[in-house]
Amino acid sequence: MDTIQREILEERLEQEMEALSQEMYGKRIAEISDKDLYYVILNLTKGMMSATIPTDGKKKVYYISAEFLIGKLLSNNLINLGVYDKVESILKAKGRNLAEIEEAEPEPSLGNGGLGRLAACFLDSIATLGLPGEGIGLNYHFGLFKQVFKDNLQTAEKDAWLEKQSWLTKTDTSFDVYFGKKKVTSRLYDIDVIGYDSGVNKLRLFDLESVDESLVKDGITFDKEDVERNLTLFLYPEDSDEAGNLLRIYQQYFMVSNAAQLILKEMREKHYDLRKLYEHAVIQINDTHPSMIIPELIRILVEEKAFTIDEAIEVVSKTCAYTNHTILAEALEKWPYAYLEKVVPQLIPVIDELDKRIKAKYKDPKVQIIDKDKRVHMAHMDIHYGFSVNGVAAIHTQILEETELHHFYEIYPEKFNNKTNGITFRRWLLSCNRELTALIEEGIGCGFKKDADELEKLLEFKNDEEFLNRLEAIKMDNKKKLSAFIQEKEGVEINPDSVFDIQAKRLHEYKRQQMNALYIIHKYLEIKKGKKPSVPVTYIFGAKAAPAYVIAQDIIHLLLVLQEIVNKDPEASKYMKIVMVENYNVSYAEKLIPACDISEQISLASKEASGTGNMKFMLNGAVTLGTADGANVEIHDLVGDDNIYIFGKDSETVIKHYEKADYVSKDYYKKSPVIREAVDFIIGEQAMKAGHKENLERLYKELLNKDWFMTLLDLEDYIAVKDKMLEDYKDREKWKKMMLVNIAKAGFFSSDRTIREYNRDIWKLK
Ligand code: CR1
Repeated sequence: MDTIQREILEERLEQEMEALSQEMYGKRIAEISDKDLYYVILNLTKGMMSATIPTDGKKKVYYISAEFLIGKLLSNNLINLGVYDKVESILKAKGRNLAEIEEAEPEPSLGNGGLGRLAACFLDSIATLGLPGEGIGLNYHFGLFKQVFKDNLQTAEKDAWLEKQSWLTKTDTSFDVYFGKKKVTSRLYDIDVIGYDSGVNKLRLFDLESVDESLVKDGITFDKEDVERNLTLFLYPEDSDEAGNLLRIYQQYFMVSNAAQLILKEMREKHYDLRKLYEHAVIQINDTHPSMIIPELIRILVEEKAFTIDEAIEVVSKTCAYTNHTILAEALEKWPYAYLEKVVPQLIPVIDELDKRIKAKYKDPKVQIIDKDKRVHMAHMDIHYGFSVNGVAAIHTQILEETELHHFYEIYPEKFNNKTNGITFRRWLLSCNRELTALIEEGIGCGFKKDADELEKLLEFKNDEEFLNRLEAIKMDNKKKLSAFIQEKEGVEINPDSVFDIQAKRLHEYKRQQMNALYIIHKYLEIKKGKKPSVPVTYIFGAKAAPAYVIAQDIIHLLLVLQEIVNKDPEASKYMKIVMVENYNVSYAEKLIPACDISEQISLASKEASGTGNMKFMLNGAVTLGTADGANVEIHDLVGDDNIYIFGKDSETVIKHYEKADYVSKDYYKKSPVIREAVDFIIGEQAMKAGHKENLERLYKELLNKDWFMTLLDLEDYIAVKDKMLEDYKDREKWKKMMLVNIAKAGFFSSDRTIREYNRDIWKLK
């Protein structure tokens, strides 16, 4: 649809909407339910997608990822099409509220955390910049899982998000995928990715034709061995046993086999010379889940396209680029050779060959693809047989180069590069915080919507009392809205006048939600001893824990137990409240972030590759309380010492502790009465009464005897700096300025900037 057509459509939007409502439900818009109205606007919007970004004669990026945490699409699509206000006012005139209609949209459950959300932000920016590119992934019917709290414990249910009418469009593309001799058939579904004031790209999601939802029994359990029916049921199925591991390999191969066939089909249709594949396609391997695309493409080129193995390796190596998202050893996939033999025997000769070449060239055991225990290191394959390796924040890339991947860096210094993560401002400002967007626009015009660096112009208002007061009022308003939502959803009453201190991210020990919990215990005990805080605080958490991650479940349990104890305490609850929100997801994040005062980014230095929540909170005027980790370091550089609160040991110190294995958590426990008191509370009478002995004792022992992520190392510093921060909060003039500076300096973290850099250094698309 071209511009003129769209203008006409916009004018006729109201009639179109009414007509569609009549056609679908035989009723007028004023008379149908929110859900039906959502379907009306969904269909209308799908019909309005503007011109596809042309790819003929051009190179295209294929971003392959196990996760695309895209969030709800209605509001974003309307914004990117430039018709949000129009639709909103049409509906308003009919007594309907667009925000309420948005609630009727189910959130796609296609991701887990930062890695998947990053992929979604990238798709938005790729389309917005008018670059030809698409995401390729899987269409998980029940997603990750839906989190339900029962008896202060996390339980997991299937997250059935797919509906008959949705943003997905069934295509007639379908491929055969072989696991040795076993064959399954795929089906491709597309979701349009609308750029802001730009063209449309696609997210391509493969499903299993023979998938069978009825396989799922009782929570999220299902027959893991029935791959012909289970492949696309869940993202990251539980993998504590062999069947779970094999299933993950089946899924990954299903994803890359489809991706390879799709890419080669496109090359064929456009009559591109496969020997120059890299001139027409660049494949970004998002973490190691899609790594098998390398041997798979090599295999196809040799077996079906008459390439010699040397030629195939060369062409594929020039086409593939790898992004590393973590230095956590357990997250760097190493598949047992025997498992790969079982699932994808056809890849084994290729993997052997790739490995043999490395063994012939390098003696260092640290850079081998197949190690002495016969495990296949997927990241190593990516680095040797891809042309680019990037980390996701400056300090992360530096750690990769100097420590984690140092041996590879010595071989291929030219392959390594940094791409500091970013977020799409369309979703994380324009859509989730419309009031703030309007204020910014009033102050500096609307140029920032296309060029995020223009946010710096806000610094002009640093001494403008009126502007700062309005900023504060918007925050207050967002806090009120969130309070009402939490009251309704969680049944917890919170005070909008309290400080909103928020930690929302996956639950992982390295992110140290447990440190925040210990702070809360400390404050609680202070109040019980008569030391009243001078400002009330609401501690808000949002986090899912992987179902097989026992200690993470225990941390959630502790948070829920604290919520019960503190909120029920008539005295303490005047000064503090705790809310662990249920089933934290993108939609919840969109409500939490605009209402946040203190952004908790407290990972153990060196462990958080980047973080992207930190960027979203900052952009919405929260002040960061964080360690010198991931992108916090760059936030710190941008806003300066006066506008951020940094605490804890730095990454060098932490890495040394790991190297020397000299961190003993019990020493910190013994030395500090404050730490002791807080840790002991976990197994004290009160906690045991509200919670479960088994969980609490296990967590207590873990903290005391292991504490792999050095919670106790930084706890005292954390308490001191957080207390100082809360003192400063009372100085409203100072705080409002900090808010403003954080927003003004957030421009760097636009994913448009990140994508420009990917394109400049890696993809080189026109
Ligand atoms: C990292 O933990 C980073 C995102 C996106 C995560 C987080 O720090 O912001 O990736 N990594 O780059 C991850 O999920 C499996 O690894």
